[in-house]
Amino acid sequence: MAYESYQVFQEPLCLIDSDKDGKLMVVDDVLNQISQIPKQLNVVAIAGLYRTGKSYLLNRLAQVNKGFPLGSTIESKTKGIWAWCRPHPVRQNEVLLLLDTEGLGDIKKGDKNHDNWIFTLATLLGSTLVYNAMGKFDQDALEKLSFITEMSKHVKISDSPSSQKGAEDLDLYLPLFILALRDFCLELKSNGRDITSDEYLDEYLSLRSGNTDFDVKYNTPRICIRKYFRRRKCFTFDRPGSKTTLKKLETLTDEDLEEEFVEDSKKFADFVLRECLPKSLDNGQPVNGRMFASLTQAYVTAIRHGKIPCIESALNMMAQIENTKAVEACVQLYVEKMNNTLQFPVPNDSDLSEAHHLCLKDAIDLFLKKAVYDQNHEYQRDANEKKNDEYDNFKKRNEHVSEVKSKEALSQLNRTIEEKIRLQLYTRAGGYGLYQQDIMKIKDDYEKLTGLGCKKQETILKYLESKWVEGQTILQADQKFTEMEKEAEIERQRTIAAERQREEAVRNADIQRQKFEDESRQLRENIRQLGRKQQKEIKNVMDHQSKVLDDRLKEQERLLKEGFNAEAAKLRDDIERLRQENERIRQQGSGGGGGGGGRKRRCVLQ
Ligand SMILES: Nc1nc2c(ncn2[C@@H]2O[C@H](COP(=O)(O)OP(=O)(O)OP(=O)(O)O)[C@@H](O)[C@H]2O)c(=O)[nH]1
Ligand SMILES: [Mg+2]
Repeated sequence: MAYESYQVFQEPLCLIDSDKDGKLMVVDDVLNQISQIPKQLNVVAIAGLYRTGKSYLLNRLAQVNKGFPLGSTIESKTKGIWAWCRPHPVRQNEVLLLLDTEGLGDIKKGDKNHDNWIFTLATLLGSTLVYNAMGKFDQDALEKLSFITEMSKHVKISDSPSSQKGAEDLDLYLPLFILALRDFCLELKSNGRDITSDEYLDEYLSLRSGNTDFDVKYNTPRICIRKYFRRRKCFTFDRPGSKTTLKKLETLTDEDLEEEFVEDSKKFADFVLRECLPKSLDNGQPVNGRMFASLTQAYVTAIRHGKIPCIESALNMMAQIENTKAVEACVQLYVEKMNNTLQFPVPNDSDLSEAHHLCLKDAIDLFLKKAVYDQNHEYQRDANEKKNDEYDNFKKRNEHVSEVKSKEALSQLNRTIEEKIRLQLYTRAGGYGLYQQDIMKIKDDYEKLTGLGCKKQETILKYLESKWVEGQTILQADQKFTEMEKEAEIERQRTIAAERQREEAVRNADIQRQKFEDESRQLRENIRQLGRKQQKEIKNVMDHQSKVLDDRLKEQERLLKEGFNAEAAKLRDDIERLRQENERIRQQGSGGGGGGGGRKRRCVLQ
């Protein structure tokens, strides 16, 4: 919700009220609304005796008829302090905060202290304090401004005993003082010449020389006003109209009012809206809604606890809040700028460092603009530490993004290897060499990639390291397969040799068989021929034996014939033996076999 739409912008609301014990208290909701205003506040507070037209004057400043409620009786109307925010009609970068205060001096209240606190708060909170008084500013009126003379009792600058600042330095913190003199019907003339209202005020503030009680009584309030409010203005106002007019002021337009009054209040409004500076700290820093709220809270809390509001401690409390916010805003700006500037991963650390210093500069500028009274640079150190922490986070984030991208790239490139592993292309002799080639290709392709950031090299090294086990497994498989192949080769050679041997053996067997066959054949031929020869020999032997037998028979016959029987008988035995021999040879020859033949031959030869 835009802060202009808060209720405190729509109508005056009670900001500081009295609780049932009569103690001042902040209306939190209203203060909270004001605290949301980011712009510098131009705080116009009005104070003065009751029933003197204060609320009406603020309404004229706000250029409305109905704003702060007016009282039409003699009873005081406004209680506590009321606030009404308006977009500043002239100063665009400011918000006009009108503070209407409870009228002072109502004897029915019977609590002078209450008046003092109301006046004190109006003085401390306003950037402009309008002191409203009726009629001429005479000694009586001046004496009624006792709040000012007692100011030093109701406000202190510092709690610290070592502080150099005292009541005489209050002017450093107090607002522009405007004296608004209502129903002023005197002619502004002095010593016969026209004077301005400011000159009139000055004249009235001039001191008497002398030391009598009267002189002191005369001088004291004047000295106080001059001491505490070094910037002073005075505006006089004619009476707005007749008694009847005054009763219904809220319903009347400027045409219904005395021209002079309209003129006077216009001059007043012009000055307040154009010339009155917004609320600032003594070092010139603008006071926004949050700072105003913090100060209000501090002052009212002090009063509630029966303490004298202390400007420095209120400022310190406010500074703590502001500086904490300044640290937050500064770190937030730094983070925002870094996020907008950087695209992760940042190519290298020096780019990151450069962005850091650039964003740091803007963040520091913002911190210095927002920080309040950070004399010891305590909050600046805190902001720096927090920014450095954020810088570390950015570094980590950069490293992380770079690592993730690099890993992704490698994972993409590694798919070739994964696929080959799946297809078991490396699971063979020489697979390791192929694997190494693929790894080198991945490395080369990876080196060519850009935009991977600072972790590029580290990631490839880790990748290569992670591949060691895989590589070793492939290497071992390679060696195993190479060994197996070697063994298989040896076995193959062995088989070839065995085959050769077998073939050789077969060939030899064939040769042997052939040889055997040839020999057998030859033998058979020999045998056959031998048989034939034997037959022939036997036949020859038998022929010879037959011839021998024939011859012996013939000889026997002859012997017998010749009568040699004994010789014939002997020869007959020989013939018989020869016959048996012949028969044996014949039988042998018909039964075959070389042995017999051999024996026959031997027999024949004997
Ligand atoms: N004589 C005179 N009466 C005025 C003037 N301005 C306002 N009044 C009348 O005075 C009465 C009180 O006006 P307020 O503006 O309520 O006065 P106030 O000072 O805020 O009063 P408290 O809040 O009670 O202290 C009303 O009846 C107004 O019409 C003025 O300039 N002169
Ligand atoms: Mg009032």
